[in-house]
Amino acid sequence: MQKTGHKPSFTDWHKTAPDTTRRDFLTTVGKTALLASLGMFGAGCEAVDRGLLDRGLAPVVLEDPQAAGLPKPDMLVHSEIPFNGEFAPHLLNDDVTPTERHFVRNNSGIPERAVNKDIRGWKLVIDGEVHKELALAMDDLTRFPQVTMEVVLECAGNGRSLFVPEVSGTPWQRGAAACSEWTGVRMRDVLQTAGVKSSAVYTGNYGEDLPNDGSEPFSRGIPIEKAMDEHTLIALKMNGEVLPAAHGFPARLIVPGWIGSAMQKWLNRIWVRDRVHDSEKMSGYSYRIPAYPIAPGDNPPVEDTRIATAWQVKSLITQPQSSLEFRTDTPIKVRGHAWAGENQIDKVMVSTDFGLQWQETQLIPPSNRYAWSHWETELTLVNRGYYEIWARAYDNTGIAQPFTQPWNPKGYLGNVIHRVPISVVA
Ligand SMILES: Nc1nc2c(c(=O)[nH]1)N[C@H]1C(S)=C(S)[C@@H](COP(=O)(O)O)O[C@H]1N2
Ligand SMILES: [Mo]
Repeated sequence: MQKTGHKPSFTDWHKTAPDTTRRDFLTTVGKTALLASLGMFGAGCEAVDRGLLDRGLAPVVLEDPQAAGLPKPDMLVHSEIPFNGEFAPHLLNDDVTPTERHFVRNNSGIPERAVNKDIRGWKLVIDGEVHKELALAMDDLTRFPQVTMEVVLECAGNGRSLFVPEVSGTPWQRGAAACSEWTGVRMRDVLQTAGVKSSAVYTGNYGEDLPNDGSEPFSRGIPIEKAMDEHTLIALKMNGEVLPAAHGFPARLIVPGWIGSAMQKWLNRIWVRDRVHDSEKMSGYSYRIPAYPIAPGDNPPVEDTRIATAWQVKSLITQPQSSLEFRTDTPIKVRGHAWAGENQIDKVMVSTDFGLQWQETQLIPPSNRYAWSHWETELTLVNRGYYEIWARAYDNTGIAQPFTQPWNPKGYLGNVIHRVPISVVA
């Protein structure tokens, strides 16, 4: 098999994928101690590192991705500060995504504590609508029952580069999705220890990655029902190891089925609120989608948007790699993953004739709820020519992936069918 010289014309992974390893990687090291003074974030913003400030310690945020082992080998780097990078679909073929192949999505720098794996002074504060405020050290957290689950983690903006008309934001292709194994404690066990008041509506989650420019830190929240769901974790390990610096050491949220931005990294505060969390990243168009279908390019009033929560059904073709050349009458192994937010995968169909005919694939069920399913099949093409392998997943509610991407202003929740071009020669 070889790469073809042929350049398919539609917009997809292969458009920009090739040169994935950056050699001219950032050399300037920006290391800035953060002056985490209360006044920095302006009146009314409680987004401070309470656990640390109480002890007179301020977190230090590094703007040095290399210190955190970034970029990972073969990564397509979108930006260095903040660091954002993903992998080509054929590099995501593993059943459980190795840490080395998990995309990274940061809104600001990486806390120095995470880089140094330094737990000193770290506390997880639980406050707000609780009967008893908590400040838990790592030793306190490890005393709760530990749960291990494989969970798909996917950035809300994955697939953004496929939106027409183009939208602004990190131009994720298809690789800002992964399914690693996460170990940690149930968020509800911790919240129950604090005693959730009946006034609790939502959480406001905070991390240690406070921006050095004094802008409001990245903070999002989840409804109290999702926080109390048995599958929602405060993860302490990824693929059996303490969390890597880039993925949230020492603790992060895992909110299965939901967009990645719900999964706060470098977690140090869960503020239980009596209203929907109203941080900057919960407001305006941030992580919000139109409440009704809009015309491509339209910008609906913010009142007509809703918070993006769970993913809808989607699939990824991880084999074959895009643009390979095959021989006629030789079976082609086709494989990939499929997942569906809060729903289950029912079947995955493939087509090689632009959707005229479909063939069902063999489905391998997920290891646990919220892990991705795998699917595979063999295709034999008898005539030479240009083909596209299309995959279309269906969930248990009968919903399938769209053929054309429905549009929204920020390019969220893209789940258009994946198309992999190949050529067949006699
Ligand atoms: N503290 C903090 N948590 C965060 C973010 C962040 O910038 N800061 N990014 C979020 C977004 S948008 C995504 S998609 C996931 C990415 O997780 P990963 O980098 O482990 O893949 O983390 C989420 N949690
Ligand atoms: Mo994200």
